[in-house]
Amino acid sequence: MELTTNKSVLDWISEKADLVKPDKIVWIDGSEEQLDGLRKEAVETGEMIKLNEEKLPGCYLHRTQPNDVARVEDRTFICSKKKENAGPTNNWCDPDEMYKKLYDIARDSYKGRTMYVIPFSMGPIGSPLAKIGVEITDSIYVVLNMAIMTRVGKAVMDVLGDSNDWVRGFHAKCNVDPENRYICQFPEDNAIISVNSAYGGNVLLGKKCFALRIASYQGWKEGWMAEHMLILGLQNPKGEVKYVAAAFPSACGKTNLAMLIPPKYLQEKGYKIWTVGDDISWMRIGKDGRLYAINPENGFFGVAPGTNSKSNFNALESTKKNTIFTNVCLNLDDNTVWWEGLNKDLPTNALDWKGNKWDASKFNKADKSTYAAHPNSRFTAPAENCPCISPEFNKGEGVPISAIIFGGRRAKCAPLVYQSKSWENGVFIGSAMASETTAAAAGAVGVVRRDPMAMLPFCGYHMADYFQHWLDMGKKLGDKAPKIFNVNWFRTDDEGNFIWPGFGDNMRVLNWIIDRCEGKADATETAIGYVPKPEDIDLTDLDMDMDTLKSILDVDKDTWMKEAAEIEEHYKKFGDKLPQELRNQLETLKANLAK
Ligand code: OXD
Ligand code: MN
Repeated sequence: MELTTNKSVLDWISEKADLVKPDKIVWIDGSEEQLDGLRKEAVETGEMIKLNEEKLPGCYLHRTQPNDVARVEDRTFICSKKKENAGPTNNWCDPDEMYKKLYDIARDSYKGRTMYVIPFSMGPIGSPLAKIGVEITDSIYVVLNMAIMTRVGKAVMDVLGDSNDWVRGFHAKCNVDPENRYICQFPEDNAIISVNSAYGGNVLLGKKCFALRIASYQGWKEGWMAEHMLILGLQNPKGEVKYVAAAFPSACGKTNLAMLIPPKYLQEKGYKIWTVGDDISWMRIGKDGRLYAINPENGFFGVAPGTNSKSNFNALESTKKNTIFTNVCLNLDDNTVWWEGLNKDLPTNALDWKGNKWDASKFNKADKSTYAAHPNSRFTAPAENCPCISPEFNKGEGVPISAIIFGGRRAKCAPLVYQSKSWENGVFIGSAMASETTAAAAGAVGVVRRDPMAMLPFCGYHMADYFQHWLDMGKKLGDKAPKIFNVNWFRTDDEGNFIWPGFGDNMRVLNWIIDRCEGKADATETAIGYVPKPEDIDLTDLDMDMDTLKSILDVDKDTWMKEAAEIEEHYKKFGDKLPQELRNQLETLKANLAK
């Protein structure tokens, strides 16, 4: 049964149905009954495996094709009418040309299949910060994941009413052919088309495609921000909660920071972290002039390997019920799941992520082909499962942001933490953000990749316009703007060991950040920004001496001169479009360093 009389929605669906020719059309109403029927069907066809109901109630395992296990940046396009509007950091194709190509690929591809129509809300249904989308797909896996990651069902269509302000998400699995795989955003048409993939990041169209690529464009046009940021609430012993949003490139620990458990002595004093989001933040200026954020998602699509009770207890707890695992290892002894880094009990009777018998005795850390779980294997877990989910999670008006944090993985350059000198200086820091590649990824180690605001793969328009939008937001916010900081948990010693312990101990840095926002902590002004006085970073119960701490708060002039030269090189890509303000910031940095 159709869940709306909205003509723009109904016309679009019938147009797409004429193209792909499904056997039938099923609207997803969000009821448990309907979802349960789909789970059963997916188990019958082998699309999903039901896991141990006692140990992992409501949990399933799914395996994708081995050639379809990650986002594909080289096949991701921003199809704006003008090439110039996609900018130098995106792949671009003319929209008319791309529509034709994609329609030719998708034509008749639902024959013998069902078209599922998923009405979904990014953000709490009816929230003034939320946006609505409709995704059509021929994959039950997509339906069930979308039902975890977003709010789906009839209530969404009721809020939409007759409005035409909704995002069209069209997914066709086709035959998962990597040669014809395309993930395309059409920002001016509010449209996304994804073909020939069934991997989450490419097909859960609410996530990267809508909540970042399309929404960043919408935010630019409408005066708000869609960012690749976690959101957390830091509660102090008085019970006050301050909110922080933080952007880090992939594999820098966003989910871990979002769900941090403070060191014991701080817990005993009454400190606590509440998770609002682990990946995406939508932010608007509220009535009081401050910046308010919601997490548009309703679940976590987290990387499984490395997640364990020590690295991220709360994430692991979140996966213990009603979770879909993708490309992890199946332990046949008790029909549960396993991945590298979960624990030291390598399963002896198991299937690897491809479904082949796994030989634990051949496991070799240096050789990924011997791994039981794919390095990018995932869990899709409902946010409500998280033991530290914020009581404000479903609050439509969002949470007021006190601080914005940028960060990356830098062995030598950036200190543990520093505060920008102004909003503009903070935008400069974000625009120059970089992270070093690790041995975990193919290619050279320690290569710096610039990833402005961690948005390089996700900004749906010209990145220089995006920088200008950040500057404009700062002007509107004025003295109510959040303070901007940069952190680096990854400084190493001469042997390459991490100096800072990270994980829960990052709370010590968050406390300094909040103290700075409240004018309670002092700082030393350096060429790059304000660095903590060493005595203001609390080292209680930590095996670290002052000299070591000083070494990671250090701003080395020569290293930073080199950094400034690299930023200058990075800026060349943007040509004349780079905001003058950022050029000025770079010149000021160089002058400060030369003093
Ligand atoms: C993600 C990513 O999956 O950033 O969140 O790639
Ligand atoms: Mn992400």
